[in-house]
Amino acid sequence: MEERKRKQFLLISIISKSLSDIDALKDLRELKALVETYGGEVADLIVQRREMHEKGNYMGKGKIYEAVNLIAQRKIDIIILNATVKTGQIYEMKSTFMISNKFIEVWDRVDLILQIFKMHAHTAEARLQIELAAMRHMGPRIYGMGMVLSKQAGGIGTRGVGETNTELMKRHWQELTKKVQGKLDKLVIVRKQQIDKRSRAGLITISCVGYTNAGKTSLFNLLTKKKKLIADALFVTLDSTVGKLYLPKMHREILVSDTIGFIKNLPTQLIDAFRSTLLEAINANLLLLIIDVADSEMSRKIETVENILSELNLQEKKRIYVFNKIDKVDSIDKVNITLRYQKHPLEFISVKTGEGIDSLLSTIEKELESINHNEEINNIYGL
Ligand SMILES: Nc1nc2c(ncn2[C@@H]2O[C@H](COP(=O)(O)OP(=O)(O)OP(=O)(O)O)[C@@H](O)[C@H]2O)c(=O)[nH]1
Ligand SMILES: [Mg+2]
Repeated sequence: MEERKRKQFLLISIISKSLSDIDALKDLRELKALVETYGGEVADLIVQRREMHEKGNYMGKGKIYEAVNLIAQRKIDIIILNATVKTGQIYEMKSTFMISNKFIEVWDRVDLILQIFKMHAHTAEARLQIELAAMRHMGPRIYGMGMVLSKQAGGIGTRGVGETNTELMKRHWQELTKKVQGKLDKLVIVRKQQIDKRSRAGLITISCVGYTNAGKTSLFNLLTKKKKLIADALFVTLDSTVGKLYLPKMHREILVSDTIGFIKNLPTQLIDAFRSTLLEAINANLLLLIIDVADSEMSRKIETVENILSELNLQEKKRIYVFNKIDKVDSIDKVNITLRYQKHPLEFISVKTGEGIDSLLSTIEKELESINHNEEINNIYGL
């Protein structure tokens, strides 16, 4: 049987004049990885350097013409705008590209991430979180549609119909959002109860966090002997799972949780929608921040992860920096990395070969003991 043709993507990236060529390229590389994770193929690329204006078109006239031609030539199915793009602009582009008489999807970066999320959502919680994130993201666009209707209605002498539509859509959207949020809140309560119960039982939890594809689930599986899905793709894990790990020196069992990966420019509405999944990390006693040491983007990704952790108010949470995939690099400048990130305990491991795992376990024990010790002191002084 003939293999189903992969969807053809045209990437359009408007780059601010202040962004360096190297940074622009890195951005595009990540966008390409997202398209491939979705299962699509990048057929072509349009890049334009210009400043974005609040009201202006996303791209200049010349580039729009270029895009229209490419759509026909390359048989494009979906256009991706490398940005979070305003409501009206997406609609404008959609109608511009209709000229070529074929319906073309126009997505921005968030749409693409949400589509990938959708593919990987296996639990009710993950599905609800995505639904909510999508509704929040689409919200303004629904008003945009209302605006278009309003203009059309005005043109044929039925002024007012459009406005009514906008209001209706807005109300409908608000009601739907509330409903999904309500369902999610119920799940959050259950999860919170579970977390409370564990902490009352004196169970210690550590949580794997980090950039997507760093190896969080791989390490989680190794530590807990579970068999969660691992793949060389972005956003494979969307929900959090908890497993057990026995620490021999402490003579105790602790819990390990695996979480959703982060990515640059993850919009706040996505982080907010995924808060219930991230509760495991928020409530953990210790974080394992997993880093792909073979990634040329390593330091930028660490920065991104730290920023998102701050948004979750986790900047003060104790963490171990776990540099994973050491088997993939010929040599690592451990001294330099240690100097750079000396604020935290560091470990160098390979989940693949097992190197460094014993040392990581010792550090986990050491850190947990110091947290325990501090908690005991706090308890004694009633803090
Ligand atoms: N060479 C090598 N590859 C690894 C190692 N650890 C993980 N990988 C690979 O890295 C890829 C991503 O691993 P995952 O464990 O799915 O990564 P993740 O951080 O859970 O990713 P998301 O759930 O998508 O955020 C997979 O192809 C793994 O096989 C390692 O130590 N060495
Ligand atoms: Mg994972």
